[in-house]
Amino acid sequence: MKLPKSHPRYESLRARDLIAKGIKEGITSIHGLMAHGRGEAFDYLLGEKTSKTAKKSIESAAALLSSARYPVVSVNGNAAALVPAELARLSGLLNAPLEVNIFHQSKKREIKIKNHLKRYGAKNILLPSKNHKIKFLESNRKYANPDGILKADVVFVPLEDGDRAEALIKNGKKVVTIDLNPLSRTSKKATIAIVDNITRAIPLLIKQLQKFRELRLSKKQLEIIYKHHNNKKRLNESIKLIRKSEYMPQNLP
Ligand code: PTJ
Repeated sequence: MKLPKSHPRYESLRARDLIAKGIKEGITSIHGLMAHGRGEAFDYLLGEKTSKTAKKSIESAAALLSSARYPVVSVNGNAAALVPAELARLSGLLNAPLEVNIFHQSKKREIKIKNHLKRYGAKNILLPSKNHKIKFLESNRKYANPDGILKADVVFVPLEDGDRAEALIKNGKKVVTIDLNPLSRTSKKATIAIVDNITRAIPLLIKQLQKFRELRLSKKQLEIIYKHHNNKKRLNESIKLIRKSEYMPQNLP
């Protein structure tokens, strides 16, 4: 679809187009449409902009990811359709593998996601192995790569389902997520949840990682930044923003 940039809902329509294209190309699951719609609803209430509290979470996440021993970025069908180039950039900056890990099982789709990421410049891409499982998990996401998620100390899992975030934590890993829903189990279980749209949050995360790199912060300094993060407090700040939204009935003019 040809969209004029001047359209007031340009960004939202562009994202819808990417998801629809992802489905046509066999990258995104049909269920991804519902997940995207839910995200859109929360984004609407959050004013479709990155809040101050989300910016603070992005800074904490960048500190945690920069100081990780072995960070891994998990990629599903929605993330691959929306931000493939940014995921490739993130992988390069962190020197971290992108691990394709999808909820709705399909070997064919895993390979298509891998090839799609490659086309956008990703170099280090892993697929889950049927011989290796994450403990405390029953869904398809239990399968993981021994050189990826299984080995990671910090796992970045944007647009996640709650089960895996919880299982990864139980496996002793730290979890960073991006989720527009501050009430989701993923947001609550994660070490750091960024309540923002993945299309806005990943470019900001990349900028923050570059800034830390230029500043040459030590591991200790980065640790001080991320240990300051209070996930519950940040989620409550996002919930407050939603309550104050101009679209809430009590706030209508
Ligand atoms: O490719 P697969 O098979 O792994 O499937 C991926 C989806 C996303 C379909 C699957 O993981 C799923 O069903 O996820 P959920 O449980 O619906 O959770 C997705 C979460 O992401 C929801 O809380 C949404 O609000 C949120 N979300 C959706 N779109 C965005 C988003 N958060 C940030 N940015 C978005 N663009």
